[in-house]
Amino acid sequence: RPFRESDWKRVDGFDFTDISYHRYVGAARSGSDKDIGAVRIAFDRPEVRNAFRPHTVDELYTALEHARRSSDVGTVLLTGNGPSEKDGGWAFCSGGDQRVRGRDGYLYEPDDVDERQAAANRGRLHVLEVQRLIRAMPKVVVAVVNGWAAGGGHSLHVVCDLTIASRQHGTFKQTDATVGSFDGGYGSALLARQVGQKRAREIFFLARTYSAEEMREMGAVNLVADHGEVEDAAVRMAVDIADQSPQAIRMLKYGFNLPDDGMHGQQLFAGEATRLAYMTEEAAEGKAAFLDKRSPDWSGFPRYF
Ligand code: S0N
Repeated sequence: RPFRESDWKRVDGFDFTDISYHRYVGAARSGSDKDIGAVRIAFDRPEVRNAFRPHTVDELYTALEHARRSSDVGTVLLTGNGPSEKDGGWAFCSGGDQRVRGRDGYLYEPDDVDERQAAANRGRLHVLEVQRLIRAMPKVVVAVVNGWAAGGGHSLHVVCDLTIASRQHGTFKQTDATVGSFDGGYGSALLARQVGQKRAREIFFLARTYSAEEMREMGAVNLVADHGEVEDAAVRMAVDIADQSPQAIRMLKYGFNLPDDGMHGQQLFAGEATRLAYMTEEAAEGKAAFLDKRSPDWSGFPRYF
């Protein structure tokens, strides 16, 4: 199995039912004596190929947000637990749980929230909020596709920064149109950036099945590894990521996003630039001048060319 449980410690403070959330502690196997700052978030509904219900998405968002706010986390591995005890099948994620899809969106289970809140939740495709969080978090998110990536699960892998797939079980199929749904945002547009327009349209319009190797050749998968080693390969990526400057990773991720993310992308990139600027003497002079009730003295600061 790809998941070496002894290398991971469950993150305290959460009572998740639909996902698992671990922190990497297997320094020896990673070949690094440092904390590599990696966490593993996994769908934990293997009996339905790790389909997500609204509650799953809430938990996924909570874990991702925790990882985003953890200043010692640099890499997030997103994967699926398995195999299914029923038939041994492996899945990364098979998208929205069709059993709880109503006419106006995915249904919250009655005991999840009160009636009024349930009404407000209807029609809310909050997996899109997860997509935006993955896109906006200044960490590297790696999809570890250990089985089926279908429908909204396919879109999640597309949104991740990197994808590693199992040679034997990593299987890709965009079923959105088959069940009358469609990701007209990142799931399709970003896919077209990765594999080209004709291929992306083929993937959505024909809903065919593709192997990990086929997806790698198309440009949507970075690395194909043997099934039992797919998470080790992801950890080795986390080791390499930990060797890079966190500031550089942030600027690069937002730089890569910028052409496709419009003003939201610009805002994220500019926010990081502002954070850097605050660290300069020049910005400190602006603040000091305001507090001293004097005009700022910019004379000591060059106007770069
Ligand atoms: C994944 C598939 C291809 C695997 O086939 P396989 O190996 O033959 O297994 P099955 O026998 O089909 O499945 C095993 C058991 O798991 C249940 N199951 C599988 N997937 C789901 C699912 N998505 N929901 C509920 N149950 C599921 C099976 O029913 C079976 O159970 P039993 O044993 O009890 O019969 C194959 O399973 C498959 O095609 N699955 C469905 C994939 C799918 O169509 N997903 C939904 C697509 N739509 C979305 O994800 C929503 C899109 C969305 O959220 C969105 C909307 C707007 C904008 C963006 C998005 C976005 O995409 O993010």
